[in-house]
Formats: sequence, structure tokens, C-alpha cells
Amino acid sequence: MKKLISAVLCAVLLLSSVSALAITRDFGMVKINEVMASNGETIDDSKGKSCDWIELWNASDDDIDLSGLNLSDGKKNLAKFTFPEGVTLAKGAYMIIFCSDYEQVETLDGGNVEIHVPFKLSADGEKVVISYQDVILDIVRFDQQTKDVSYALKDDGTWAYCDTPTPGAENKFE
Ligand SMILES: [Ca+2]
Ligand SMILES: [Ca+2]
Repeated sequence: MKKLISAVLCAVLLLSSVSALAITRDFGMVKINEVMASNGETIDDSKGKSCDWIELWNASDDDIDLSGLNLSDGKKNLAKFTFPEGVTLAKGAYMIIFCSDYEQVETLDGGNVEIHVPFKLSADGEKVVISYQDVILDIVRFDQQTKDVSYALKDDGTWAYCDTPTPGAENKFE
């Protein structure tokens, strides 16, 4: 799984390093793609902790500057986390957000970025919400979750439990 982390983090480029490419702020194309509210052995963060995680997907053909985009686990406080300046999601790429109950945007050795947000996901069911300036752009509600089984977006736009979780990569159902 460590390789997978690298693959994910490589998708997150510092804004300065991609300044030659087209970068939009088309937040409508940032999709919640997969959620895991009970992570046992699926993936660790760089400190070896198995936090809950959210996977975002850039469904567009342009890199997206995420600064100003909000992420939360409910509608009451939409801005529990706001992406800072300098975090870009490459076109077609996937990004993992660790839900660790503390906020940290850390540039790791090699320039990759690891993001932790100040909330957790309840295995009894909760929501994940993306918003910008109080406008909800994407939301997923999930019910009770099983350890190491994710809740993932399918090609047809519906959501399903997935026992082959793919943090940082295209969703796969078997
Ligand atoms: Ca929560
Ligand atoms: Ca995935």
C-alpha cells in the first residue's frame, strides 16, 4: 500500500510546479469518489496511522486549483476544512484526504503533499460534503460501514459498498 500512497501523492502537484499548464478552478468537476469510514489495513498515512479517508477525483480535462474549496462531514459547518493556496488536483487524478481529527497540509520528501482534515468519519453513517462559499457542490451520504470496505462511486453514478478499495486510483468492483 505504500506504493499506492506515492501514486496518490504524485497526483497532487504544487501549484508552482505546474504553472505552465492550464489550471482552472472548475470546482464542479471535483467529485467525491470513494469513502472509507473504518480503515483497518487498507492504507496508512506517512506516519503509519490508518485514518479514515476520502478520495476526490478530478473528472475534468484540466488541472484544478483547489484553494478555497471546502470539505466537511455535515451541512451544519461546511468549512471544517478549506484547501489552502498551492494545492492542485491534476486532470483525471485522484487524491486521498485523511480524516484524522487534526488539520495538516504537509509537503513530504519529494514534494508530494499529504492532507489531514480536522474531522473523522463515523462508521455508523455520516456525510461527506464539498462546497464553495456556502454552495454545496457534491455530497454523499453513507450508512453503516464495515472495516476495510469502502463506499465508492460506480460508473453509472450510483454508490455501492466495495470490498476492493482503491485509495488513489480508479474504483474497481469485482
Ligand atoms: Ca464526523
Ligand atoms: Ca478509488
